[in-house]
Amino acid sequence: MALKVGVIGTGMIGQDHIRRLTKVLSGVEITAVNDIDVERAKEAAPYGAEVFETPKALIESDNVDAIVICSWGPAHEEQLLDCIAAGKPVFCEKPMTTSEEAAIRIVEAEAAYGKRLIQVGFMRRFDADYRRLKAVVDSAMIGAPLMYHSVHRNASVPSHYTSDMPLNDTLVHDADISRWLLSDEIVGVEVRYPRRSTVGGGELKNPVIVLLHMESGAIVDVEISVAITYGYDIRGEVSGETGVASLPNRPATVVSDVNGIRQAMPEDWRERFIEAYDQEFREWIIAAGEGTATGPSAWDGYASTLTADAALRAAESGQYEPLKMIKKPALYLEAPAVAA
Ligand code: NAD
Ligand code: ISE
Repeated sequence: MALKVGVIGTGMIGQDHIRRLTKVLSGVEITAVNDIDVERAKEAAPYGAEVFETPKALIESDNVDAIVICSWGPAHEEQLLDCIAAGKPVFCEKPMTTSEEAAIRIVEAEAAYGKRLIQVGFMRRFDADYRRLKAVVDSAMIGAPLMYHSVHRNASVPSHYTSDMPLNDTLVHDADISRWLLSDEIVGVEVRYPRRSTVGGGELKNPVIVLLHMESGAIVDVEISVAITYGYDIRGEVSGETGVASLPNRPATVVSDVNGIRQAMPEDWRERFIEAYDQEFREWIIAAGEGTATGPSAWDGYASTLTADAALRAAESGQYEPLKMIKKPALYLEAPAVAA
């Protein structure tokens, strides 16, 4: 029987996820939608889906088995807590929350419930190129990882995107992928602003360079640029003791003409990560059908929000800002290896 899903937030990514859940993937049916903008919810609702007035009513509906949250970051906490109270599996877009305190409330509520219900939308973990890169790092082929260079460039950002968002909205992807790729934890953050780009009027504090200090001593440098105009350019390179492993250029047709030899650049995140989003939902549908969640957890959401908070402090102070994590609840500990 198809998993009955309710979608909260029917903006840019909400509509893209509705498209993949209705037109690309199987074993799933959208039965409900909600948005504070009711007209937008009505327009986005697939045939037969009910438009709910509030997220809570959607979450509690008997016609909804699992929820997809695509509202704005600050709205996620209340909606996630309602999902946990209803005992329903939930996919939540990043950032899981926009404050450390809210992230802790979510982690504690899920730990008290006693079973994983939350998958956070860190789609890079489902991207085939990142998965191959991690396999190389894990195999020790390049020795211990010493540095990771993460480049995160957006062609442009919407008008509501403010100067704190490179750090509390965009950086969370780089924070999460660094922890996952290097199997390491972030312990401190530094932030530097180079010469400001005048593209888009020069109002935004853009670009920004962030240094993530890892528990092992490895350092990650992250370039975040949000108005490069030429496309969506995501790069990653791990420098190890005895070798270097990098993400490939996106496979794309090679065009040779009077302007030279070149490959097309993805326009935005929708195009660059299209297969990764499909795969994150394939895996979510299977786990949600079993009443639980796998993949990036509420703990991972907490770790990336903690990093974002530290980065905001570091941007203000100009200093190294340490992270202090709460004790990891047993729910998020790796399962112990089974003795042979
Ligand atoms: P958007 O502004 O296009 O859409 C957000 C929608 O949520 C809007 O329609 C808004 O009316 C609705 N909304 C806001 N608060 C609400 C509430 N309390 N209840 C119900 N509806 C509410 O934004 P977007 O670009 O679609 O981003 C949505 C979320 O997805 C953000 O958290 C963003 O960071 C994340 N996102 C993730 C990726 C990714 O690559 N994983 C890409 C883009 C956006
Ligand atoms: C957006 O919300 C995303 O999550 C994209 O993946 C990211 O590249 C972009 O910077 C964010 O604004």
